[in-house]
Amino acid sequence: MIQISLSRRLRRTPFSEGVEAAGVAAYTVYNHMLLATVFRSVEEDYRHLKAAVQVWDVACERQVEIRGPEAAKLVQMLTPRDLRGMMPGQCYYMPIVDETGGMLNDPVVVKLAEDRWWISIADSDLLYWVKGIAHGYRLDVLVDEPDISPLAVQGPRAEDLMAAVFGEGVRAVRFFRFGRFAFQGRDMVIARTGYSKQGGFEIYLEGADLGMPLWNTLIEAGWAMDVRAGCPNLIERIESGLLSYGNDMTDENTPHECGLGRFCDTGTAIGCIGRDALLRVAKEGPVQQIRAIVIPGDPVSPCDRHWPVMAQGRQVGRVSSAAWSPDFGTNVAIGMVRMTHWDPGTEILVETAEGPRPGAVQERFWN
Ligand code: THG
Repeated sequence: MIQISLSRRLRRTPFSEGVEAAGVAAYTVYNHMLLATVFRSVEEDYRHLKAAVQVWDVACERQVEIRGPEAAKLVQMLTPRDLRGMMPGQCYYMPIVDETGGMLNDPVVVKLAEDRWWISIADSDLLYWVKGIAHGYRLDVLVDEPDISPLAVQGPRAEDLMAAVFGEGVRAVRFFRFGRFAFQGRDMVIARTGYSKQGGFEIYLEGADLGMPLWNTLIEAGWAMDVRAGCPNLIERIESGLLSYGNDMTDENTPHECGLGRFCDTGTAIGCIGRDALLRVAKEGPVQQIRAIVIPGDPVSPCDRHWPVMAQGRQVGRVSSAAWSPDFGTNVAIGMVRMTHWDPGTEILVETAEGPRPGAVQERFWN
C-alpha cells in the first residue's frame, strides 16, 4: 500500500469529507488537487455509472476566470475555435494552443457574459499562460482562479436526481448550455456537461461553505435512484473517446493530431496565438492522429507509460490509455498512430507492460 503525503500544496476540496465517508479507494492529483479514481473497483464503478447515477467531486476542474472589457478578445487569443457565435449561457469544448500550435489544455469554456468567462481547465497550469498573455498585451482584463468547485452528477438517472434537488426546470437545460438554479438561497451555474457519455450535469459551486450541504443533499435525494459517490471512470472514458490531457496528448501535439480538428476554425479564429502555425499544419494535414485501438484477449494492466505501437518491426505510434471493457469484451485503448497505419482494421502490435499483444485500429470509439 503506497500512501500519498498530504500538505498545503496538495489541495483538498469542499467535498473531500463526503468522498472519504463514501469509502474512496484511490486518489490521483489533478491541478494540484485531490481527484478520486476508484471507489469499489474501476469495473464496479463503471457498471454502476452506466446503470444509475453518481455524484463526482471534480473540484479539480479549476476555473481560470477572465473578466473585463477585453475578456472575449483574450479568450479568442487562446483558442483556434471561432467564438464569435458563442452566446452567454453556452459552454464550448475548446482546444488551447501555444504559438507553435501545441496543445496547452482542452477545457470546457463557460461564457457567463460578454465580459465574464470561466475556463474549466484540464490538468495543466493554464493560469500562468493566460496571465502572461493578458500582461504582455496590456489587455484590460482581470485573470484569476476563484474558488469554484464543479460537482458532476452523471449517469442515466442524473436528470431525475437533479430535478429532485433543483426542480423540474433543470430538465430544460440543453447539452453544453447552462442555467442558474437556487440551492439554499444561493444561485448556482448548472450545465449539461461532464466527463462521461452517460448524460448528466455539472454544478459550479462558488465558495466552499455549501460544499458538504450540496453533496449530502444529492446523496440523500438519490437514495431511491441508487445514487453513489463516483469519479471519472477510466473504462467509460476510453470507450467514449474522452481524451485526458497529459496522458493522451501534451504540448507536443496539435489539436488536429488529437482528432480535435472539428473544434478548430483556423481560417476564421482571428487573433488566436497559434493560428499561423495551425494554418500550416491544417494545410498539410497531420501525419499522426489519435485512434481507438482494440487489444483482444486477456485484460491488460494499467497503462502508466506509453506503450509502443509496432508494425513490421518498426514503431508506428504509442498507446496512452487502455482498460478492459466488460461491455465490449475486449481491451479498449487510445493511441497516437502514424498515417501509414491509421486506417481502420490495420493490425499492429502493442508493447504492453506484460509484453507484445496483437491489436487493431478501430473506425471509431465505442460509446
Ligand atoms: N467538465 C468541465 N471541465 C473539465 C472537464 C469536464 N475540465 C477538464 C476536462 N474535463 C477537460 N476535457 C474534456 C474532454 C472532453 C469533454 C469535456 C472536457 C467533452 N467532450 C464531448 C465529446 O468529445 O464528445 C463533447 C464535446 C462537444 O460536443 O462539444 O465533453 O468534463 N467543466
